[in-house]
Amino acid sequence: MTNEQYYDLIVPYQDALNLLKARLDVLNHSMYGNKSHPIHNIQFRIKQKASIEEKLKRMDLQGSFMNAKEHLQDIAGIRVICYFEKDVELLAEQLRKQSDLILVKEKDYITNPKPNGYRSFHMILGIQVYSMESTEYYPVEVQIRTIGMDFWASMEHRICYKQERDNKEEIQRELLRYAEILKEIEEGFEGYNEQNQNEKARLSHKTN
Ligand code: 0O2
Repeated sequence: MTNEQYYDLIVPYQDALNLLKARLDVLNHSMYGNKSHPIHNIQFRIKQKASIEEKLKRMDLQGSFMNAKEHLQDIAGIRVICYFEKDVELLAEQLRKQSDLILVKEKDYITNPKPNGYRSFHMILGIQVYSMESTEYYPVEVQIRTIGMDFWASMEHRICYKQERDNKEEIQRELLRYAEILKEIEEGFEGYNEQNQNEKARLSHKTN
């Protein structure tokens, strides 16, 4: 794929990303009214040319424009970092309800964590991009997770993911233990948050 073909390829994916990002902003503002927000931060990226070509190679395909468009669903990617597990569930539910989005695929690594301890909620959403020439759905990979899940995944990605190492098994055992500790810490925070919400509700009930 030439550089020019790569740039032609990614333009509508960038548009799809922006459209979905706007949806997430609206949900963030509206999900709990203006009292609190479920999203801590949003990160997004368009897959680099070299990563597209590498992935197609791993799939035994040529790194062409057409193969990328036909076979890859993660050219556009959004990572939504929420405060609590409950926020992740609600956000996924709200996205599923948006009738003009197509739910292509969903993977719940929170209910069913990967054996290495990876936890995250993944969706591939198709979003319609209107342009002068055509109207087409483009896939966007959405990863929704909590701050704790993101901390673990970012570190594991850096240290271990898809890497060969002598003491890999030992590291993996330790990382699994970290994942369990982080889950426990998050549950603790979630409990305090619920107490907080109940207290606020009680006070507002009293003053009304
Ligand atoms: P990278 O380096 O982040 O781009 P796919 O390979 O996406 O077509 P798959 O494997 O079914 O299909 O997708 P899945 O399981 O939903 O994983 C997609 C992405 O989630 C991965 O992209 C990673 O970013 C992340 N992910 C999945 N498993 C792990 C894990 O064990 N550890 C970490 N740190 N991240 C994970 P890529 O393209 O594999 O990798």
